[in-house]
Amino acid sequence: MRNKYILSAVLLLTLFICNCDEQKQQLNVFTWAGYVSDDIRAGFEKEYGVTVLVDTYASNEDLLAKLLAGATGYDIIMPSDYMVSILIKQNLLAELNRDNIPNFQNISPLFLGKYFDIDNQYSIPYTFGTAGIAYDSAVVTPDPDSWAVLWDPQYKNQFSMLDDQRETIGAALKLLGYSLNTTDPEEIKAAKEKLIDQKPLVKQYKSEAEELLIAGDVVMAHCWSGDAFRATETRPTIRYVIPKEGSSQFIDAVCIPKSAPHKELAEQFINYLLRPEVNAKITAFTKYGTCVPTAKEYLPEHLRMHKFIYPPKEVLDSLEWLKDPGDFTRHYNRAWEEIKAK
Ligand code: SPD
Repeated sequence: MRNKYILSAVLLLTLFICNCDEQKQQLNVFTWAGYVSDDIRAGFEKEYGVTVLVDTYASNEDLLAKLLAGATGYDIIMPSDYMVSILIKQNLLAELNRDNIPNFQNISPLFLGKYFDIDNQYSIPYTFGTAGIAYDSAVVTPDPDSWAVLWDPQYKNQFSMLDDQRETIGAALKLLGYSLNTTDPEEIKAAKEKLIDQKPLVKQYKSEAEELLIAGDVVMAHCWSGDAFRATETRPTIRYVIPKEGSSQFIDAVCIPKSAPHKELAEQFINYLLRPEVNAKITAFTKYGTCVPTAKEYLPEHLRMHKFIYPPKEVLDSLEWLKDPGDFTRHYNRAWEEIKAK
């Protein structure tokens, strides 16, 4: 009889626990690889009694394609600057309720009011960085200073390019002396041909370039600054250069899709990310810049002003923002399809 009581009590407890789990809200985050660390996720889960699921994409165009195809489960997405403009235009973003994001005041004005969302009605800056070349200085000598090194046959099969149409077409455009945002079909054609010529040399198109660098699969990679920085932790001989012809700079933003199932929870998550101590964890993990100045108080000295994050003025002057080319996007899409199909 006593055993029967114990069994019923255990059963009730199990049912109670299962029920609690069922009631837990789930926040679905769709972002770049290496952007949301386990401790940031776990900290929010613990404080809010929810589950956070993280899924990743390799390019802004992949994110757009997923949303246009009708993906509806995502609560948080992290598009870059020009893609924020495109998503706003496509009516795919929810307006943010600032009452739920009081930590908005922690953001530096330097990162607000940008061309892609002038009143920050739809986006909050998450991190900033650049694109360039990461290389193993023990192997690649002399230190490269031009995009041309990615066309040097001596590195055949030893380097990767970003699997990202605007960035990779952009690298070729810059090498040719053109703007990242050209709307001249002849310039796009020239960049396309340059990348088709390069293709037999490329080991892989991959946006998570740090994985290849860390594994030693490549000695050089077209890479974003934070990912190059992360690779140096395992391979200290890795260096990062922004080629003399110029490159892209970006702000990756946090947005809520119009179709988000848990909008208020998503706003609470954004507010959590903007706490200085949490925001410092973002930079400590991703190695991209923080948009919350007070977060620097929680960062180790070497991350506060590191040259991978804060290039010198003459380099900054050579950078361009990627912009929405409007209808001309089809030229970029077609060129990329042709490059990948070769
Ligand atoms: N691993 C994080 C990569 C972040 C990349 N930001 C993309 C910028 C595209 N212009």
